[in-house]
Amino acid sequence: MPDAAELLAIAVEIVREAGETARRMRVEGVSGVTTKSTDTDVVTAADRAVERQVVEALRVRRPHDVVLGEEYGASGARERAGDVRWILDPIDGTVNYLYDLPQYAVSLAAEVNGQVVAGVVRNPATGAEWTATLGGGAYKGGERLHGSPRAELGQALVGTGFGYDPARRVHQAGVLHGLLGHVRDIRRFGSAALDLCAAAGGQLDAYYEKGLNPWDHAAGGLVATEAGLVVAGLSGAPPGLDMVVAAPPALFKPLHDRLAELDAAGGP
Ligand code: LIP
Repeated sequence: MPDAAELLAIAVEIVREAGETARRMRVEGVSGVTTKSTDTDVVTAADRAVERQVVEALRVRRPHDVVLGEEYGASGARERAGDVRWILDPIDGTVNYLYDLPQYAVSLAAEVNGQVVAGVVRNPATGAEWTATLGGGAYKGGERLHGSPRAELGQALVGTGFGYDPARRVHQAGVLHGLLGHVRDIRRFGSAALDLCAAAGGQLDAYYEKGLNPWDHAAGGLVATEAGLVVAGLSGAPPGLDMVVAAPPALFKPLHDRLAELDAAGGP
């Protein structure tokens, strides 16, 4: 089994270099903007450049590993038991990046036999960096993270996000309508990875979102879990496309139950 601390050290070094590329390209001006699933699901030349940089850096350091990236998909040798699969979002929060809003992140996780064992999320605009290893705790810089102590849903500041498909957004708006009166307030910052890290540090009390891909939540999900949050889907499902909920144990059930009542994992 590869050493999680060693994998994390490699990830941190690579993400810092790649984050500087993202930051520099933002300063120089965003280019190569195209769209993917809908006309608001954008990808930029920076997304692609950062992913290429990370994939190449991993190939040099760990030539037998597999990489799954948002923009280019899977690359590397056929995965075998015990191999490392890297899960990468080169720029999570691409719309924020496009609008020069300093809330975007490079997110890189190392997964072994289906379990994320190390992860780093870095905001290149601010230099904020979150790291975690399985069983080793979660950190923001040198600070150990423990999540929110909040225990009342009505006092909870809850983060969420919305998909790019209009029909899904309408359903998500209905869920929000049914939740808003039950919580302190809602925040929609635009990066799942950073939202999960904010929840890990108690800057959000909880977070939920439908429609996240593995690269959106692989690293941030480990940070949240290692900070003591419950990170799961609804009705016992693992976190995934249908739903990711991240909350401290005292908040998880009331938030989960309200989201289930609102069919938050359903819809288009
Ligand atoms: C984004 C997520 C965010 C979600 C956005 C988008 P991207 O990922 O981080 O939570 O609400 O719709 O999916 O597209 O910037 O990598």
